[in-house]
Amino acid sequence: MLYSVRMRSAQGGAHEVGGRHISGAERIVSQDRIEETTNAMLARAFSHTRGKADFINIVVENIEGERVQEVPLLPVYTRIGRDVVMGRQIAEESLLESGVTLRAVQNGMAALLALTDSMRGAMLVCAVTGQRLDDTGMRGVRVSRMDIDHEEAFHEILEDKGMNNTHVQEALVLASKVVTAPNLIAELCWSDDPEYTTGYVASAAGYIRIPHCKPLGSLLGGRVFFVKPEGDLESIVDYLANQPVIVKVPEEL
Ligand code: WAQ
Ligand code: MG
Repeated sequence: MLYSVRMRSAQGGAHEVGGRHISGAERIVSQDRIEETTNAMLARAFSHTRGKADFINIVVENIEGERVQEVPLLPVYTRIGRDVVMGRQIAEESLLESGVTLRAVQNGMAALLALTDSMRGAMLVCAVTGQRLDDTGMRGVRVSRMDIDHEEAFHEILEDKGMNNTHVQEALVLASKVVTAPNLIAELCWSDDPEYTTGYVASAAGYIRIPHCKPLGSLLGGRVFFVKPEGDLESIVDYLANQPVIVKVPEEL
């Protein structure tokens, strides 16, 4: 029996009544691992660097009988700039390479930089015009129902690369799902956790880690998904939120 287990937490009340987003988490686990998974999520929400949550929503949902889609783990690259200015420039160049227009890159980056508080989900932006496409406001579109197939092998691979931390683990799984959404060509992300300044640009070509996407101590981060103009918004959002996806660790590793 497989279960989708997901958590979102906020401070100052629920997200719906204006609470500040603290953290979230997404897993797909067998029934015998639900308890350890929800316990870990609770512990995280109560001891997060963004603050202590006073609202925690955990959903446990049986997804047995649903078609689970397998997608490959994205290859990881790193592009290093010496400071935030260079980091963001590298992010823009990487987005351009993935096929997002200059205008959309600039508008998408501006939308992320304009946030005054963090969202719990992502902004969907047109990859040609850079216009915001979703109507979810400060909530954003949440990617849900995804996990890695072989957790131990996955952690070993990241350990070998000297990047085995929770941020990388979760971001790589999320990005590997996101870039397989129909008509979605790239993602731009950096964390809203004050101590974590490395961001990334992901596309079907890979996951490019970019140190120094924001200044240390900043509570502002977010995600922008760049979508082709011909993409059907409803099916993209449905895939991101509802399609169960297992990310496959490559055999040869
Ligand atoms: N679906 C959509 N958007 C999300 C989700 C989700 N499941 N989870 C987080 N976000 C959005 C939301 O706006 C958050 O404020 C923002 O992304 C940042 O989330 O290789 O940790 O979990 O070293 O803080 C990048 C790792 C880590 C780079 C990113 O993001 C590397 C990270 P966080
Ligand atoms: Mg965060």
